[in-house]
Amino acid sequence: MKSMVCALVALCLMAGPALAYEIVAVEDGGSLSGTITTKAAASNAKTIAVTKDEGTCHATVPDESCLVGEKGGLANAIVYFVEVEAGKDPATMPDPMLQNKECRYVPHAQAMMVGQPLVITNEDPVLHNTHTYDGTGEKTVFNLALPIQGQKIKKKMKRVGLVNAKCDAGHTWMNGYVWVNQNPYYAVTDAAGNFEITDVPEGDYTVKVWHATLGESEHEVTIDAGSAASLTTVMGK
Ligand SMILES: [Cu+2]
Repeated sequence: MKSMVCALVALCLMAGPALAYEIVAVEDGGSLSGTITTKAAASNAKTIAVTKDEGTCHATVPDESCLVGEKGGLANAIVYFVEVEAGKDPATMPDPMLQNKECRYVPHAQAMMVGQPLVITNEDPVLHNTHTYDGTGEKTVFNLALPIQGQKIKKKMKRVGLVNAKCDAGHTWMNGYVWVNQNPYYAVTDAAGNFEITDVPEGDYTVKVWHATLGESEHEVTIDAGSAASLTTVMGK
């Protein structure tokens, strides 16, 4: 009995395969939009000192850990539907791209759908080594040397979850985030904290909001056909 319980627990702890997603025509879908805000201290005025390749990387890079706009709007928060069985074609979403640019990851935070290729590029005349880790921060997802300016490499992202990009070429400050989602219903908040997710089939869903330094929150939302639902929440303390 004891061993059976252990086996069950082990099964539960293993990351299961992502729920299959079916592409269907979404007629009269709804939308979810809103503003994510915070009262946390903004990092907008802060910079991080550069210690290598200053000619390309400049003397400092912006501290993007908590970018806050007008009225407390939080940038770079990722809003995503946890599970959607069927809906819009992921090809309608922008192609995910992670640029090494002036020794920063651009964009700083983004989302994409599992099974899609992530394009990693080097825009700089210096070596970057994009080393990505999973949500534990310990397990490598991929590790890519990019010695050539203009280089582009595609990596198919096979697992749902967080991918955190660091650089092993001595640019210790480089930090980028890619949320790999089960479905194409996601958005990243803009500089004012606003987001919009469209063409959602009607139904009840769990939506999460994630920010690299302010954590995560979970919300139950109902999407009605042809209607606009809203989600507004405050992240952090
Ligand atoms: Cu680098």
